[in-house]
Formats: sequence, structure tokens, C-alpha cells
Amino acid sequence: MLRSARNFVKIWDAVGKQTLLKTVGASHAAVQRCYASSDSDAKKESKSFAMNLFRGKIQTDQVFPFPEVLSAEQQETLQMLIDPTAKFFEEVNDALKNDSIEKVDDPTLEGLKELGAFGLQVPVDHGGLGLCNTQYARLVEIVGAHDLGVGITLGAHQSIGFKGILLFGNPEQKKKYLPKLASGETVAAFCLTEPASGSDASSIKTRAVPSADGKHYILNGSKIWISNGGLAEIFTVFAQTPVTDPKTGLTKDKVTAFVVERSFGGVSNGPPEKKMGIKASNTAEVYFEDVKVPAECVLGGEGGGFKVAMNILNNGRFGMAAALSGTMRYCIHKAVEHASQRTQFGKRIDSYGAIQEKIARMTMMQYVTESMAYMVSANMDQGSTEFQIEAAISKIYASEAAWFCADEAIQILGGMGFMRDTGLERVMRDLRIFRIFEGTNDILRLFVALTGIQYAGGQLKEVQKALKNPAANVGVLFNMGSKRAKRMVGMSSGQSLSQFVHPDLQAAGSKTAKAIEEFGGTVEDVLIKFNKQIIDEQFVLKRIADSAIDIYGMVSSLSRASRSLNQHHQSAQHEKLIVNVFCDEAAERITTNLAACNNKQSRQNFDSLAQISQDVVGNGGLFQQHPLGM
Ligand code: MYA
Repeated sequence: MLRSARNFVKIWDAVGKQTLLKTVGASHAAVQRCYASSDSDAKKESKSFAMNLFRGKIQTDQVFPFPEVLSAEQQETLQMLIDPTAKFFEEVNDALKNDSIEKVDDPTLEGLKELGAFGLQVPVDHGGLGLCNTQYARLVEIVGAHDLGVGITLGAHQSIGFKGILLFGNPEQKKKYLPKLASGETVAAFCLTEPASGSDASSIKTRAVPSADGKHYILNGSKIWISNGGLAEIFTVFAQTPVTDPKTGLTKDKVTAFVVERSFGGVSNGPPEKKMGIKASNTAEVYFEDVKVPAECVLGGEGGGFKVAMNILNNGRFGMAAALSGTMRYCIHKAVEHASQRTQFGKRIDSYGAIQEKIARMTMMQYVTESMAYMVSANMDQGSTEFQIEAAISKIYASEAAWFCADEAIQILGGMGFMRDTGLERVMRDLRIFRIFEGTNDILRLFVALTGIQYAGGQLKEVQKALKNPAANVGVLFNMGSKRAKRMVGMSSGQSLSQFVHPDLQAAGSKTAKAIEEFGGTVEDVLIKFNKQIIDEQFVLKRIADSAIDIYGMVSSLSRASRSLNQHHQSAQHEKLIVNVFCDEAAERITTNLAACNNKQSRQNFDSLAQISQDVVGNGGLFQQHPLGM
């Protein structure tokens, strides 16, 4: 047992030391950093449900019971804000008008400023509403239900534009910038993406060179597709700066984050981009030409910019899930309104199975998205610092579920859905970008899979250490060996969710526990099979990520529905139906996805898919002969 465990640990250890996204071009330095940091990482036990999932471990602290974080006072404040916000969007904002004039019209913008919508999470001392993430999510949901173009204007400002100042700013920076940002007197933008640097964020070319006296930097470069780029006065800009390692004396470029004011001079922008959707939000190129940026404008320390960027993005992603659960609510409302009034073949169309399945699936996906959004926001409010996998999952799931809902709502409305004035056509155009920006869903899937795998690998260092003194660590080694042995003969490790889920949801709970076990086992198997090469196995990583997404959906919806059943909510039985169907179907998807990570036929299919793509790309387009031969 010890010998096989030793080999096993060697493999895990190697993988645990790989940087997580080498597969999408991580630098050698990042790989080394990862090696250096893995000793301390190994000691750290994560409380994140998603992280532990990759070890096949059910860590329930953050997911059961469904977290409730709002104090009575916070609930009261939120209640006071919900109605005026909804009323404003129903009576003042005109989404179709904004879409056609390709900007948020002035009365709406002014009204939003008066409502405090530009500083939802800015502390009260700095002139904002001081809302927590959960309160913010609830208001953002209303925005998402009415106008995603306005949502992006507000989100680009506070979810990413000045979030760096909130998260990493020093007291002086906060005091200087936050009050005007909170009131909307100044607008903010987040400047990361460049023409040659999209998903590969650390490869940016914009540079800031420090002056000899260290008092300022000269910033040069250009950024593209910047939301609010044409409106903003304040920019969070990421640029390469030369940084000297105090230990080695070596100087190399590292990303540094800066707060840059348009008033510094040398900042300009291009015209508003012509886009498919979210037309009301301004998107523009932003240019920095010999901008003199004072040294006090560095955010989060010199060379710390990549982490600043990643943390801002991690922190904002749940907001997308919240906004899109509102969008889905709107789509479902439109679909139901139509289906319950439209008669065809002598019956209301909502009585037909084909329509019922669509409405039920839209409802299920909205429920799962909403459950994920509020679970992540609550975990963040509880002080968790490890929510990056969960936040990425919520963004992926929400953007795909919302696309599905808009598409099905249009299908239910038929020709009416295709008409501009119905409102769904705009929603569908607006939604398309959500699978692309704030991290494409493809990159985020790799991020989810590799972050989890890296954590699982790091944790196994504990076992490796135990192997150095097996006699003193029989318990640790036996545990690991017996877990694996049990799995190999098809026995369960005994982990269960039964004490956490409501008795009426036990079947769904068992399917979830089984899926978690299968998932942990598959992660282990693919690591043994692919060793370090797992980072290049994107067909496999996608299926691992898809399974993780489904499992997180199962757990968050199970937890929420259990609470509803325990508290006898009016909709508890309805929620039970939703969760039972979702968990049953998700369990089947997971089994299929996990099996594909390991079996010969799927491997052949992956190889064939790669070959088909290479044929087509090699040919500059389709390769097959036309059926007519001409
Ligand atoms: S803004 C632009 C969005 N752009 C992106 O999202 C870029 C996507 N790319 C990436 O995220 C990174 O480049 C990836 C890493 C992930 C690919 N959290 O060597 P590495 C650490 C914490 O693996 P790379 C927009 O779209 C890692 O552990 N840490 O990195 C506007 C390592 O640490 P260490 C992380 O291979 C949208 C180090 O970094 C993370 O280069 C407008 C290096 O790692 C992470 N996530 O690539 C939206 N990732 O050194 C508006 C990596 O210690 C908002 N690391 O080992 C709308 C809001 C909703 C509406 C609201 C209405 C009000």
C-alpha cells in the first residue's frame, strides 16, 4: 500500500506544483512562483466547498444551511431601496430608447445618481450607500431585469472600475476618490484588455516607467473595449513596470495597477464602439500617451497588479449572476404572459407539453442561478476569501442559463418574440457578451478545473510528508489508502449529505453526494493518467469544469430548497420539484462527463475532434467536398 501511495503522491505533488493556467500561456516565472508557494499552500485547509470538491471531500461549512447574512437593519435598508429602484426602472428608464440612442439617456443617468446607484458599496463615510454584497446583488437583480446596458454602465463603474480602490486603496486614495465616484460626479473604468492581450491578461504591453526621483511614472499604451472608456474620469490601469527583486537584485517587468485621472493629461479615447448589444453602455479604446502618474497612484503595491486585477474580477463575478437572474425573471415573465393568453389549435399554448417543458427548464435554470448568486454573495459577506471558483462558476452558469432563457422566451412568443418592440430581441443581443467578457466562459472553465486540481495536488503534500515518517502517520496514510481502495472496489467512502438536506430531498442529496465522490475519484484518476500533462488536456478539463458547475448547482439549490422546506415557505413544494429534476438530470450529465474523462472511446473522439478542427483550419475553412461536387 505504501509503495503505491508513494507513487501516487509523487504524481499529485508534481501536478500540485504546476501553475494553474500554464495551458493558456503562463510564464516560467509563474511556474516557479507556484513551486515556491506550494509548501505553505499545502498546509492551508480551504473552507471553500468548490475547492474541496476536487479532493472528493464534502466541505459543508459554506453551503449548508443556506447562508443568511443580512441583519434586521440590513434587511430594512434593502427593503427601503427595492421599491424605488424598481419604480425608477419601470417609470423613468426606457431600455428601448437607450438601445436606439446608444447611450443611457441623461434623465436616467441623473436619476440613478440621485438614487445613489453609483456608490452602492462605497462606505457611508465616503458618501456611498455602504451595502454589503448580498444587498448589492438584490438591487443589481432589478437592474438586470430591466436594462443590461444601464447595468454595464453601473457595473463597469463600481463592480470593476473603482473596485480596486475599495479593495486595495490606502486611506488617502479612498478619501480622495470615493466620494465623487459614489455620487456619480466622476465615472470610473477598468483598463486591462489590449489589442494583443485578452484572455492572456498578464501579457499586456502598456508600460509605466518610474522617474529617476521615484515621484512619478510615465505611462504609455492603449487599451481596447473599455466599458465607460469614453465617459470615465478615473481609470484603474494595468501596466508593466520594472520591478527589482530585493533578494536577487534582478529587475524584470511585472504588472502594476494605477489609479489614473483623465485630468493628468495624455489620456484620450476613441469613438463609441458599434456593438451587437449593450448599446446603451459606452465602450471605447483608451489611449495613454506620456501620462505623468504620481507614485501615490499605485494600487496594491508595485508589481502586485496582476493579483489586483484578478481579485477585482473575482469580486465582481457574482454581480453578473445576480443581474442575470433578474434578466431571466424578466424573460420568464414575458414567456408566461404570452403562453397564458395565446390560443392555438383550440387550447391555450401553456397547456402543451412542448411549452411546459420550456417554461419549467427556464424556471429551473433561473432557480439555480439565483441560488448560486446569493450563496456566493453570502459567503463573501461572511468574510470568505476563497470564493474564486464559486464566483467563476456562477458567472459561467448564469451567462449560459440567461442565454437559454432569452432564446426559449423568444421561441414561446414565436413571431412576436422576434419583433423589436416586444423587448426580448434587445435582451438577447445584450446577453451575448456575458459569455465573453469578464473572463470568457472557456477560460473560466479552465480556471475552475485547474485551480481545483492545483488545490487537490497541494493538499496531498500532507500525505507526502506523512510518508517520510510512515510509522508516526499510520492514520493519515491508512485513510488515504483505504479511500482509494474502497473506490476501486465500488464502495462509497461514506460521505453523505443526509444530515443537511430536508427529508423530502434525500434522494437528490444522495445523488449529489455520489456525484461528489465520483468527481473526486475522476480528478485523482486523470492526474494519475495524465500526470503533468493534465494542463494540456482541455477536452478533459472542460468536462471536469462542467461537472463542478453541475455539482455546485445541485448543492446550492438543494441547500436553498431544504431551507424552504424546513421553514415551510409557501413555494417549498414547487422548489422541491425544481431541485429533484435538476439534481436527477445533473447527476446524469456528470456521470457522462466524468466517464468521458477516462474512457477509450471518448479519447478517440477527442483526438478526432482535434483532427477535424486541424483539417478545417489547415484548409482555411470547410474541408469536405460539396454534396453536388461543385
Ligand atoms: S474586463 C476584462 C476581463 N478580462 C479577464 O477576465 C481576463 C481573463 N484572464 C485571466 O483571468 C487570467 O489571465 C488567467 C490566468 C486566469 C487566464 N484569482 O500564471 P497564472 C494567480 C486569484 O496561472 P496566467 C471585462 O471583460 C495564480 O494563482 N488569483 O496566470 C469588462 C498565480 O498566483 P501565484 C489568481 O496563466 C467587463 C498568478 O495569479 C487568479 O497568466 C465589463 C499567476 O497565475 C484568480 N482568478 O492566466 C463587466 N488567476 O503567483 C461589467 C490567477 O501566487 C461588470 N491567479 O502562484 C458587470 C457587472 C454585472 C452588472 C452589475 C449592474 C450594477
